[in-house]
Amino acid sequence: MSKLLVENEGAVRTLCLNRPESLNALDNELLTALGRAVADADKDKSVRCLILTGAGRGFSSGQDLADVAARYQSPEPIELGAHLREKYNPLIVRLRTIEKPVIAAVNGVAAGAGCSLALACDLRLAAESASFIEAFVNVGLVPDSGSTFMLPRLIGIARAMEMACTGRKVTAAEALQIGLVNQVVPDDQLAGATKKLADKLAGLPTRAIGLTKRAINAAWTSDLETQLDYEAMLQTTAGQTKDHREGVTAFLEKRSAKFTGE
Ligand code: LHQ
Repeated sequence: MSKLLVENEGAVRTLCLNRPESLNALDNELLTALGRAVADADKDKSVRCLILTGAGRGFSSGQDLADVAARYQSPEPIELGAHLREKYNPLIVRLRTIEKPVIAAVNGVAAGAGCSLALACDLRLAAESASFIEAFVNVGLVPDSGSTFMLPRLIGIARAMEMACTGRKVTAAEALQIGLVNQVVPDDQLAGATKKLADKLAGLPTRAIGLTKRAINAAWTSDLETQLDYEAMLQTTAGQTKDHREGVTAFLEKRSAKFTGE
């Protein structure tokens, strides 16, 4: 059985982490497959929304600690940076820059780099039984895979510091209250609610959504004047899409727009 399940339904592609026995711990094979799958979805014009979820009772327990266990048998210094640069960092950048919406359907615990993966998605829908653990500190590490970037931006520095420094479990209900997730639904409704949202997003002007993502990414490290100018530049691009023309024409003709993503 593949460690990553890829399923297409219309313009929505679902990537399902499939190592339920370890709560979808990220070993090298799964990380490589996930990196390739996000890159493929990026290139594939027929995909207009991506869902990331996990099989079984976990979303992802983060780095597979068994996969790196050999390093801990040797007295040699342990070097983790290279692994992050090779496997995680390009994946996180790809999730943040792919110009289509990415939804994390968080079906269970999201811990360590598994939590970072969920944070790198654009929207998070969580099952009631889901939870978020910045587990790094529990194994003497710094939050990685973008957690130190995304977490304070999503929930503020005080809450981010508390999660990152204590490694405590944040329930789905608390995650909703602090703005870590967009929506919480009963466990048995997660797949349906995610699909409904994904179908809606996949039917919207994909280029405009991609450019919006670019703008919001840029805003994090920008100033107002630069951002205003960037918006004007992106709007020039959006204004030249077929979907923009269709949107305005449909409005004037008092009918529903039919967006194609072009
Ligand atoms: C696991 C894992 C796991 C392997 C559960 N690996 N098997 C780190 C190092 C190197 C380079 C770069 O980056 C990183 C970044 C990171 O991600 S560091 C953080 C790594 N993750 C963790 O430290 C989380 C470890 N897991 C846990 O704390 C718990 O399993 C959680 C809280 C996620 C879930 O607890 P429970 O619901 O009680 O489940 P469990 O602990 O019984 O786990 C179920 C099975 O999954 C169990 O296997 P077993 O054969 O005993 O049934 C675990 O050993 C296995 N598993 N996480 N990361």
